[in-house]
Amino acid sequence: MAAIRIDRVILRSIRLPLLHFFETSFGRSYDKEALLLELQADGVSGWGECVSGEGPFYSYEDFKTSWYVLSTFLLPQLLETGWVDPESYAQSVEPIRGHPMAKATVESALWDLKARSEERPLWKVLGGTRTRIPCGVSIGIQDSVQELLEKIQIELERGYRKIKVKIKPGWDLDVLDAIRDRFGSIPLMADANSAYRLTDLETFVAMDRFELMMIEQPLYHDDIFEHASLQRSIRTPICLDESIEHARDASAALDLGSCRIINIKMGRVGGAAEARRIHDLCQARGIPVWCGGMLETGIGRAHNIALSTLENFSIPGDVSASRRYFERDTIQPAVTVDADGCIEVSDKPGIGFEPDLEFIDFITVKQRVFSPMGK
Ligand code: OSB
Ligand code: MG
Repeated sequence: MAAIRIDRVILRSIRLPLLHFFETSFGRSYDKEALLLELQADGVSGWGECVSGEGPFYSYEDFKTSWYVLSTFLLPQLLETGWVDPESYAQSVEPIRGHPMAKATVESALWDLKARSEERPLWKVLGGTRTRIPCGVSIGIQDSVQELLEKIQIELERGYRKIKVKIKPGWDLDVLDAIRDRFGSIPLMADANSAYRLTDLETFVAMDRFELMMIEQPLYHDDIFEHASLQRSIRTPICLDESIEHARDASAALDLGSCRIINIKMGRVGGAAEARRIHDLCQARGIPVWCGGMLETGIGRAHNIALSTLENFSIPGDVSASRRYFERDTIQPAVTVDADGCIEVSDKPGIGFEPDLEFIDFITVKQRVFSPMGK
């Protein structure tokens, strides 16, 4: 393979409406705002999507801080070097503290560019083995329990293999009770996005009777220690999301007994290379993982599919069809889920989907082009 040299970089800020609002314990979103990164090298483009949100709620990053960090530090540094192997990208940006979602944007575009340049599908480059990805859905907090039950009904009919509902104090036990009452023993889990404290122990003990597959991130977003104490007091497995920022966190959480399952998001952990390290570490210790989602548009969704092909992604994740969120997606074709609740993995090069440039232009709010110095 000839050496890759990045000769042009385009950073776009996009905004598109969500088909339905998405509500978590930290608030409600009506639109999806994201950054798309295109790295061009010798006529080939690699694409990445930044998953930071509208504000510093899930984590401190938001799409504006990511824009700032990308355009001021990460992209100028990348253009100066010309090319960094995605495997060692995270290490090359270690002097820049934090901002994993901004860094993962660059790393994922590098992975796509590398795979496309080698004319290989990204999932094979990452070492994946699965060709069909079992999918689950994440359903936000609704205005009424009735509306939630209707949404669950629709997703079960579409074949999805796991139902995740968002919970918060006041939207928990009664809601789970109503779901079990109506749908019986479906594969069900709950995500609290850090809305509880150890003083809510009674609520979690009461939740054990619902036989949930797991409860995701019940306590502080940055806690590993108190989750261990909670896990000792309940039967339901705890799954950590927000708290696991890298493989060292995962290792500490497993040593402490803070969780029995980990949700892996490449944005949260700074890229697919670190995501794979967490995957491997969990696999070696007999801990299953699944791929989380951040309401990604197609570019990010396609990256999640590639990551989900790794063997230890053995629980259906939050990667679902484009049509659940968007009328038209940023890629062609859109991501679809078959009647068995699975995504068929593409054998096309790179992320396996083509960016829909016409639509991307239409939803672009702001864009900046970067070229190497002196060009
Ligand atoms: O905690 O998993 C989460 C969306 C935004 C921020 C955090 C989370 C989520 C989801 C959505 O649950 C999953 C999806 O992309 O469908
Ligand atoms: Mg979560």
